[in-house]
This record gives sequence, structure tokens and C-alpha cells, in this order.
Amino acid sequence: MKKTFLYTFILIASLSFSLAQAQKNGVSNLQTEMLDNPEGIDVLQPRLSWQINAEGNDVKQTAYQIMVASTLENLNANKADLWDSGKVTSNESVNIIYNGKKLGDRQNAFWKVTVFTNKGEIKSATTAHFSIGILTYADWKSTRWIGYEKLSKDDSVSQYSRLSARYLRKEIDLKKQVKSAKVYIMGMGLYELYINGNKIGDQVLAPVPTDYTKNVKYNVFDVTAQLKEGKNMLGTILGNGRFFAMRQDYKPYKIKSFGMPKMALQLFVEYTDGSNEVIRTDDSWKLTTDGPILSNNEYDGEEYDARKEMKGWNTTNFDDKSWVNARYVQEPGGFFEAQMSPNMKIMGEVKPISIKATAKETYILDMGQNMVGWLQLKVKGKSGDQITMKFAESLQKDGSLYIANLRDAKTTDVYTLKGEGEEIWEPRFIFHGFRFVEISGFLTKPTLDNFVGKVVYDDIKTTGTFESSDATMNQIFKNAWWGISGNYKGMPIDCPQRNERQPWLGDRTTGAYGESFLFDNQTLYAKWLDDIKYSQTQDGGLPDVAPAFWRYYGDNVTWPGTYITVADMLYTQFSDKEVIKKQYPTMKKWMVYMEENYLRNDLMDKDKYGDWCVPPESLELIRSKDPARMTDGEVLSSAFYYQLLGIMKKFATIANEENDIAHYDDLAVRIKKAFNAKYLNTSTNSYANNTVTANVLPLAFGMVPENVKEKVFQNMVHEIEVTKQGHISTGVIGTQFLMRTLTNFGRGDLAFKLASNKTYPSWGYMVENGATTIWELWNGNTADPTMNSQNHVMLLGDLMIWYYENMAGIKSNPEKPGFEQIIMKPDFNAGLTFVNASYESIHGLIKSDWKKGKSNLVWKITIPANTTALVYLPTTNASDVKVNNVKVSKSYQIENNKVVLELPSGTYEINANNIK
Ligand code: RAM
Repeated sequence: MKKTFLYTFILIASLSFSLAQAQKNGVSNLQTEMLDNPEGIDVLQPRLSWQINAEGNDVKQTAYQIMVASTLENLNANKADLWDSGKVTSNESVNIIYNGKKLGDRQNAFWKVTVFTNKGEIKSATTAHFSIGILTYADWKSTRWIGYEKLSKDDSVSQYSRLSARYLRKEIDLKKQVKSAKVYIMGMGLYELYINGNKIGDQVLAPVPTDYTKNVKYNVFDVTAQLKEGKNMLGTILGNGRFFAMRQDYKPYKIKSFGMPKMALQLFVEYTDGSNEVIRTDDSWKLTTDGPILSNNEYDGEEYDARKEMKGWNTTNFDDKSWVNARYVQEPGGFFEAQMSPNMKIMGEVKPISIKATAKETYILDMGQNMVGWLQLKVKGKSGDQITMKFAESLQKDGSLYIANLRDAKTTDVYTLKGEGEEIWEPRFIFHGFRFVEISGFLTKPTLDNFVGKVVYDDIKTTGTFESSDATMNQIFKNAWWGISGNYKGMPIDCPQRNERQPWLGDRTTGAYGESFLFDNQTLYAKWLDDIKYSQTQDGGLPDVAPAFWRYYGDNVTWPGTYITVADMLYTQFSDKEVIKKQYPTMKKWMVYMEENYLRNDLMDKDKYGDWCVPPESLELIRSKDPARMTDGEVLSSAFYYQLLGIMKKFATIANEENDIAHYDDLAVRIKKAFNAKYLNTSTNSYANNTVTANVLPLAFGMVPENVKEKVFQNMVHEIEVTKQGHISTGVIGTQFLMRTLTNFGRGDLAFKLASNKTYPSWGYMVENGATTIWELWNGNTADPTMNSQNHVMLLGDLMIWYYENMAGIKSNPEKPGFEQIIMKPDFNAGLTFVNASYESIHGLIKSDWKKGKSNLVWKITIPANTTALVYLPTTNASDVKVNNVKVSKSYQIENNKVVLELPSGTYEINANNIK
């Protein structure tokens, strides 16, 4: 089967070739490899990107020519019947907007590009392909939503809601030979689709969750190869996901539910004789709720009775007499759109490291890693035997599961055997956050081979690697990788284990930026910005959780402001201007709403969470009540709002809304003035009650008057270094700016101390106490369990940004976003002796591998084709520097006692002596 799931609107054709070879042998020998190949998209003007992977140095694009054709044959014959851009003199290679003939519903397009460089011309040897989704509602009109909206006998709508999965089947008779076929499916909350017994696609827990009253995502698959002339069977299983919500009767005012699972599907078939047929959901589809999945609830787990398996239910050879006809049901309410962000997939496997017997027939399995996904089980036994698996993140002292921090999530899967030899099972519609599993029901001791952990997160590439001379920092990086990936669930959630798992905005304000170095999270976050946009109230308010599965519209600045900072991340890291243009009106509406309702005396007087989760005064506490540790809400919200005004000013230019700039400027001036008047104490050179957070925000946002800047910084350093003895005292807010601000003001060494600390409170303390992910609380091993997740990413703050930008020296120049220019300025004196890091940017692979001796530096770097880098060396003397063994003699600058080279693309080894 051809993978045709829609997951990106950026089509990247990667041209990999050797330029030297190209020039010698001519362009016909070039190898071209396509990275992404989606079959459909939801916009009429898709954006096209390509990467040039060249071996030689100094490769610059001078022009390009894009050709887009309606068939592959046309494209191969150079008949660009949709668009021939002509030769465009430009160095742009990412996000080129399609500008050809108007594309229509389900239109196919094939494209290729010729790139002209200063070293010769390159043609893509293969082609990329996309197709447009269903853009008009009229095309869905005669497709009916079907389902079954009754509870079966074991179902319940309760605190622990239970609902059996819905199985649907429909036999279709294709009278002629199939030329091509595509299926468009909306299966709510979660679906699995089969044709003639084969599962379509490798996605799991699809589609991505949304507020289904606002928008409903459809997935698309090319199923030409799965269909045959004659009888075929379509089958689907529907699970609950976020649709039929967990905790139905528990705080219904807070938790949204959307009803019972339902689906709509269209299958477009084109026959070889040119005729067409469309198969749609209607009430001739057969349905049963009496299948093996007895219950599926994201918080509580899945129950499966293999004795109820219906062999062949999704093939034509099956007797469905006991099934009923599906019922017509109400539409979910939201508009339908193609899913442009990735679904989840099984992204890896974890083999358990130990199994220990506890009580009779009960075992504790250790996966060796706090992971997110599920456990595959292999078992032999009698029909009716039952295996129960309960999941938790850690153990208590007595070796039993620590479940108090799961709150009322049952996190238990139950498998009932059919008794037919070796049985292999894994759940379909749930996930757990766990390292340990308590297993009961085995009659003889199971071995490690009975279990495999399946790692489930969004199908996105890991883009970053990082290794340094500090083992603690390296382990923190690994923990961050596990924590970030595990919490990608079609939206960024806060935690994967307890009865929460919500897409909290405040957890990602700056985190999303750090994450973008580790993962290609562009489409995931572009989707999330839509979720936030759709959750806006009529008057302009934004929630703290979006999609607003929990209705939290508390009006504050720090959590909803994430809408703007994440858009800024997409611009800086991925050069995405369209996202800014799209979201600008709703962002502005929120800014105005907050100003009109909460700006008093030029300060923003609205905050809800404070500097969430600072290290508290006692190790058992969740949140501090000590006024000396907490930062005034007005300080947080005013400083944040000030920062957002600066970002909005930048966005106004991108969105062609320059008229707004004067107001942003004026407001910023007023807020800064009022903020300093009220909170800056010029006798102590500190802000408010002198928490690190109260000082770091104005320093980071440029609010501190020039004449006291250095003094305020030194005062903050004193707080960290002396008062807190080199430890963190910030929560979710302050930690977002701490590491970069320390480094930018010249104390990278203190930032390094915080990053490599092993004592409380620190990230290293988590590592020392066995963490394999990042905790929700600095005191996560001792705090009250009612809010104490062991897999939460919000305390990472700006740590990952600091790893890349300040330690590795891989930073996108904000003036030339998307790494079109890379600022390579590591702090070589912070305390590390080597860093070896890489980042796959939208322009190609960037590498920074440096090693420091007593007075010399060896630095190997890779700069992708069509980009440049500003390379900062820790010496004032250019004659101490050699690039690829050649002394630097000209074309360099001196900036703040550093030699700065502007290097074109390529791979270099730089040697510097007498470094400072
Ligand atoms: C808890 C979690 C979450 C945070 C909110 C405010 O639910 O810690 O991550 O954003 O509080």
C-alpha cells in the first residue's frame, strides 16, 4: 500500500548529489530522493521546499524553476500543465508558494524542481507528488454519519465510563477493474480501517484529537492496491479517544464530551475505463458492539476478551446476521478538514529489563525507562484465563506500584484468553505512561520474552543529537527526549499517566522552541495553533487548555500567551510566515481583549498560576505558600505582555498590518515605564520581592533601564550563586529565560552549574534519583502525590534551547529565519570541554563538534548548502585561526573580543590556538 496520509503542507524534495560529480558527469547522473510525499493537502496554494545536499563547499542557489503537472506522464515529458514557474532568480528554497492554475478538490499534482547554483545546475531526478483534499462541504453532503448511540449491557456512563468498541462492516461490489482509489475517513474518537482484512496505514490512535464541535479531521489513503474487481469488504473499529470522554459524570461543567463514537467515510474509485464510483457511509453498513474490545478508556485502560473475537469480520467470508444496521447520527458539529499534522505511530520498542515475583502469581515488570505507549503481551493458557496489567511510573519502598500520583486513572489492561496456543495481544485505543507493570494471572512465571513495550508518539523525525563532556547534562538530554516525545499525542499534552493528559498552553510557552531542536514539530505545533484559534471565545478570550477538553477560561497572560510565542517559534525555526498571517487576527483580538479588560495603570493585572511549581519550602509540598519564593502575578503578566507586544510588532510587519505597530510601541513604552516605576528598587537594584524570576524577566525582555542593567544582573547572580548556593529557585515562568539570560550577560558558567548540578533542586537531582524523564516538580520524589507527575516537560524551561544555541552554537539568526543563517557562538568557557551536536534544519543538516584543550580548540562544523554561518571564535587574533588548515588572513571581523567568520556552506575543521 502506498502511504498517503496527509501530514504536511510542506513538500520537501531532497536533492542528494555530489556537485563535483554533477559537473563531471552531467546532470543526468544525479540522485534525487524525496523526503515527504503526501497525497493530499487542505490548502489551494501549497508550499514547496527542497534541500540541496551538496558535498562541496560554498554552494548557493541562484535561481530555481518549479514544474507542476497534473500527471506524472506530463511532468516526465516536461509538460507543466499546472504551473511552470519559469526560471526565478532567487535564493529561496523553502516555503515557495504554489502559484499556478487553480487546484480543485482531490486534484493530483506532480512536481519537480531545477536548481541553479553558483556551481552548476541540478535537476531533481525523481518527482514529488501531492493532491488536494476535499475542499467543499458539498462533496461530503450525501455522506452520512453513522454509529450506534446506545449503551450495551456492560457499558456505563460514570466516573469510570466504559464503552465497548464499535465494529462496522460494508461489502462493496466493484464491477470493473480499478485504476485508482482513495478513501477519506472521519472516525471519531479513534478509528482503525481495514480493507479485505488488511489494516490500512501504520497510524495508531488516529485521527489527531480536536474539539469536534469546532473541527473534525479526516485522513486520506490511497487504497488502489487493496481493492480488486468484484466483492471487497470495508471494516472499521471505532474507539472512544477524547470523543466519548473519560470521566463522563464527573465535573461535566468542566470536562467536554462529544457523544458516542461515529464515522463518515467516502471511497472514490476510478475504473480503468474512465468511469467513477463513490462509496459512502449509510445505514446499509452493519454494526456490532459485541466484539472483543469490551471497554477502552484512555485513563482506565482497555479490556479485551479474545473469546469474543469474530474471525473474518473484516473480510467477505463472515456471517453478520447478528449485527444490526448502523444508525444515522448527528454530525459532530465542527467543519471537516484534512489532517495536515502527523498521526501517532508505534515509533519504537522497549524490551523489559527485569521481572520479579511479588505475591503469588503477581509480578512486577520493569521496562527500564519511563515510556509512553503500551505493552504487547504473549501468553499461553486456557480459554477464560485472564491477565491483568496495571501500569505505573515508579515503585514504592516495598516494591509495589506507586499509583497515588495517577489520581483516579485505573491504567489497567485486561486480556481474557481464548485458549488457542500462543496468543499475542496489544491494546488499540488507549496509552499509558509507565515504567513498571504489575502483572497478574500468569499460572507459571512469565519471562521477559512475554512482553514488549511499544513506544507511541506522533510520527515525526528526531532532528537533534547532543553529546557533551558532562554526563549529567547528557542524561538530562535523554530524559528530555523521552519526556517530549511521549507527551506528543496529536497535540502536546502535560503528562501521559494520571487522569489529566491535557494540552496546557503554559507548559509549552518556551518549551516548544527547545523541542524544535529535538523533533521536527512544525506541523504538530501549526495544528495546535489552530486548536487554540478555534477555542477563542467570541469576545477574544483564550483558554489555558486547547483543545478546551477542560473548560478553563480564566483569562491570564502567561498561559494563553503561548499562542503567540509558539507562532514565533514556527517563524524563527522553520521560516513559516503563513502561520503568522493566518493566526494574526485572532492573536490581535486576544491582545486587545486583555488590554481592554485587564490593563490598569499601564500594568497587566491578571494572572492565575504564578511562577508555577517553584521549589517549595518543604519537600512534601506541591506549591509554595512562602511569599519570598513567589513572584507577584502583576509582575509576571505585565512583563509577559510587554514581551508579547514586541513579538506582535514583528508579526504586524509579516502580516502586512503595519498600522498596528504604533499602538504596540506606545503600549510597550507605557508598560515599561509603569513597571519600572512600581517594581524596580534602585537602592537594591532588584525587582519586586527580588525573586530570580522577578529579575530575570525584565532582564530577558529588555525592560531594565540601561544604567542599572548590569547591577540588576549582578544582584540576580548573587541571589542564585550565594543565597541559593548555585541552585534553581524558579518555576515554570522564570526557568524559561534563566539559562539564556545568564549566558547572554556573561555568566554561562553559572548556567552550566545549574545544568550540571546533581543536588536539589536541579534537573540533575531528578537524574540522581532515578528519573528517566523530566518531573512536574523539582521535589518530585517527595511531594504530595495529588499533583506529581514523573513525566512532564514544563520545567525544562529554556534548557534545550541553551544546549543548542549556547553550548553547541546552533542558532537560527532571527533576521534570517529557518536557519538560512546560523549563528555559531558556543560559550566555550561555560565548563564543558567538548560538545558534539547536530540538527537537521529545514535547510539541511547542521553539525557542531568542538573540543577544547588547555589553549586550543578543534571545531568541526557542517553548514548546509544555500545557507551561511556566522562563526565566533574565542580569540582576538585571526592569525591563531586556521580553517581547513589555511590561516585566516582576511574577511573576518572582531566582535566583543572574538574573531567572527562568515562561512558559506560546507564542512570545515577549524583550529584555534591561544584561545581565551
Ligand atoms: C497542572 C499541571 C499542568 C499545568 C497546570 C496549571 O494541571 O501541572 O502541567 O499547566 O497545572
